[in-house]
Amino acid sequence: MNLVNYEISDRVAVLTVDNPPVNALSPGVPKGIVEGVAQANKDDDVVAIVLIGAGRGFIAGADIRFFSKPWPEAEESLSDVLKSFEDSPKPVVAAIHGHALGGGLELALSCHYRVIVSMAKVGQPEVKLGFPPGAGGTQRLPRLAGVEAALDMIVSGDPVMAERARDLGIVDQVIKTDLLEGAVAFAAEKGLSGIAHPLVRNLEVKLDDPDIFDRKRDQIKHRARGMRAPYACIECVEAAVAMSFEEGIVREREIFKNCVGTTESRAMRHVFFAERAAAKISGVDRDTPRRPLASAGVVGAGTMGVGITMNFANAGIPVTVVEQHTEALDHGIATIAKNYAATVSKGRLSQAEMDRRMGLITPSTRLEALEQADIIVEAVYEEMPAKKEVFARLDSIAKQGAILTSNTSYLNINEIADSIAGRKGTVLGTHFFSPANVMRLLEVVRTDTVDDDVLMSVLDLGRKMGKLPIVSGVCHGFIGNRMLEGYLGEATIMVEEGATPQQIDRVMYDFGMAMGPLAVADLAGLDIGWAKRKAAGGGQAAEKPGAFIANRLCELGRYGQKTGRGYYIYESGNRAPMPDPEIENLSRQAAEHFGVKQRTISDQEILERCMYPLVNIGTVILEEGFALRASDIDLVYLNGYGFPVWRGGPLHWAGTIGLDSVAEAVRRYSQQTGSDHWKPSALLEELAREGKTFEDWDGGKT
Ligand code: T1G
Repeated sequence: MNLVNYEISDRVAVLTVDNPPVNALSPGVPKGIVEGVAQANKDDDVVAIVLIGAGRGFIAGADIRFFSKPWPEAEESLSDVLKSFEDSPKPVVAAIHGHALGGGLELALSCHYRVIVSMAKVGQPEVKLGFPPGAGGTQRLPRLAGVEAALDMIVSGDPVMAERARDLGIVDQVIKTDLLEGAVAFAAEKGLSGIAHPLVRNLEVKLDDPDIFDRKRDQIKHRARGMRAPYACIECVEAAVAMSFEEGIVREREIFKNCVGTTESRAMRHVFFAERAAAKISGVDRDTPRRPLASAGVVGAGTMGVGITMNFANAGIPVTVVEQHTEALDHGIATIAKNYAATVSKGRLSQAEMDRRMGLITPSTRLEALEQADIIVEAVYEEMPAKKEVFARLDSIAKQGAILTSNTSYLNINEIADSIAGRKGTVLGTHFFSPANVMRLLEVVRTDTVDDDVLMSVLDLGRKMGKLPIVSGVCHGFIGNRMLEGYLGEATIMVEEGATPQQIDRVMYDFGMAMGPLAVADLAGLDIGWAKRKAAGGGQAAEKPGAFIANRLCELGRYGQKTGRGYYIYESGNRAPMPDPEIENLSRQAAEHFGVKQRTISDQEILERCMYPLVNIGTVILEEGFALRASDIDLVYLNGYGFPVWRGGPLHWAGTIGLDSVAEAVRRYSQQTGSDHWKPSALLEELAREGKTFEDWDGGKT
């Protein structure tokens, strides 16, 4: 099959890139384009050249798979294509539909002209892969769009739509009719006009505001903490301003090359493929017919119910939210209105859109109001009897075939499904993360009996809500919270052994976590774990290592942020944690209680003892089959637990350390403490022995 087809239409050579699914610039594509341009220039009848993509878009950029394997020798590269355009005496017109991204946009920018359809978008998303654009994007885009707009696009990686691209000067014309016809007519006119055809490289870069780069660095310092690529992007655009075009290109190439090999870039590419892999469910056909989900119900208007209701409204699905008591229901609806109003006031949502979404929400105090709903999400409090009672009532109310999900973070959903045996095929878990309308992660908990079409429909629904749905099997805490127990557990044990909450949180924050574990514990509320320990019998079990200090704090009514005190002190109206001197006292009592000698704990030990339980338990979850692949576990931590994206998730990160040294440390801590979360995973041991990483186990895509 030809990757680039050559045809003549009205004296215009049309080069069509045909490399499904997204027309990436894989080997063969650059060669085909270069040959097409040469052929067109040899043909006296041809007056101009149009470059267009087959299928759903123009060109999605370089083939990302080739960043981790060698480009075939003697094969033409992207820079050969750019040169062939700029050297072409006949004008080259890029005809863009769908997307022109990364190298795709860079290629279009080196054409003489660009035309586009209204629904298309153009962008330089390279920063999301851990490097700046590497084929002139950072030098040409500021020349066309101005420094400010180019900087925004390149540093954020976010694309712009066609009309905006035209307003910025990135494209010459928006074509409202058939793209190919319009592009051919445009190209023929230019080709026959006899004018000199413009090249972006010859334009000047205008800089009105010399502080723009420092301002940008300041603006991204929180979001880009620990990262290199966003700053590299800024440096490249600075070079466009400070240097000639030729020098700027050399500088860009140098910076690009330095970034491509970094662990940051490897991690970001891992995440790119991980997100695509997560949509694939082995053993379930991608094309399984979905159930229509045109109306929804949410049971419970507490914190989670409110967020979940908003997710339905955001996805344009009418939703009825049920709460027993009018007062609680009113409070829930008021919270929704307040949340939307805050977004409106930040300019991120129009008032009309807020009104439309509020209009999709129907409050009710009667569960019977859900009888016609296609999907019902139960979001009552986290206790099995309460949940079973709701499901029993839904069993008699919901229409046949309705999907029933439980928003639980720990409970055994198989047991819930079994409790309404006639509907087993339509019951599953949807574990949203708080705040449910904000957090991207959605664990979709696959019961043993759920039908494939139900599972696939809920995964689609999650994506429609803007979530990243990850399938988990039914185990205590599913993927994320099961791993978290080891992470938080070890952090609290270290406080008993003599580390301060401040030291532990600093180490993990510096590692890149959004918050340290003890600040997280305070945010989540210490009373939740306390209640669980008491429900499990209290006594000896409740005083196990790690729980001692939390128990004392709860007895004093210090539940964390909500009471102004937990592992830290919080001044009213301020969520910044302040050290609490009393913790030291409690820590000494704990050490005495367990007969532990307090000592100075090194930052390295803190890092290992927080992170390695995540790796060890994550691997156990994999070997037990509760996660479909290692990269799903990484996505859970990246999108639900504040793990830094540039480290690729706990399992990918462990591979960068070396699984042999991780396994050795796990063995060592296991001997020292005997805690469950240190019991070495057999799979971890096996991979370590064989010198493999989790990517090898997942099939080695990245
Ligand atoms: N290379 C290789 N494979 C790619 C790819 C790419 N650039 N883009 C997508 N795929 C695969 C993807 O893995 C999936 O495969 C399938 O295509 C469909 O993707 C020199 C250095 C284009 C908006 O970052 O943003 O150019 O899972 O599910 O939702 O400066 O894909 O089916 O096996 O995402 O319709 C810069 C990345 C490269 C664009 C389509 N370009 N792609 O979204 O489908 S670096 C990018 C996307 C570069 C220059 C440099 C999206 C999309 P599979 P999909 P989609």
